[in-house]
Amino acid sequence: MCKGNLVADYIDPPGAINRLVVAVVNPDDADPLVRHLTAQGFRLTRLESAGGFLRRGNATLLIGIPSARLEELLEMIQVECLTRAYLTSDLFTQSTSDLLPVLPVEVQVGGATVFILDVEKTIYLEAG
Ligand code: 2BA
Repeated sequence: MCKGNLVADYIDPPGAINRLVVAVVNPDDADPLVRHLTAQGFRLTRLESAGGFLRRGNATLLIGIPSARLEELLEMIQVECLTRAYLTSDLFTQSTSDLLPVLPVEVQVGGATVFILDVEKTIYLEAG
């Protein structure tokens, strides 16, 4: 990490980040959402992930925030993340013989699955 005044400005003051929002979103929604969030001053980490049920790719965003910005953040996620329908036949292939006819089933995915966690402490470590 670079040193100097810029770093001091960049790091959140102690105690400022007291919520962690974990948002699982569709990969097609992730790019515009990340752009809008960063433009509004949210800091986040994007992880490429996959759902356990459909085993399709999704994106998981880790967003550390002050609790005062929670509603604003949830609204932005809600606006950007669409509900989509996917067909899957996995329910049947996993639980019955492969010889039986496999009927596709439609499942609704999203807008977003959001977990909100309390953060005990946030620290930024620097070498030296
Ligand atoms: P998936 O696990 O691939 O699930 C995709 C969609 O399949 C779900 O959409 C839901 O509509 C359906 N689904 C999931 N499990 C099911 C089951 N046992 N039986 C019938 N239908 C099922 P969403 O609920 O919107 O979830 C989207 C993604 O969010 C999930 O992808 C997963 O990656 C994540 N997610 C949802 N709930 C979670 C949880 N409790 N813990 C961790 N991740 C979760």
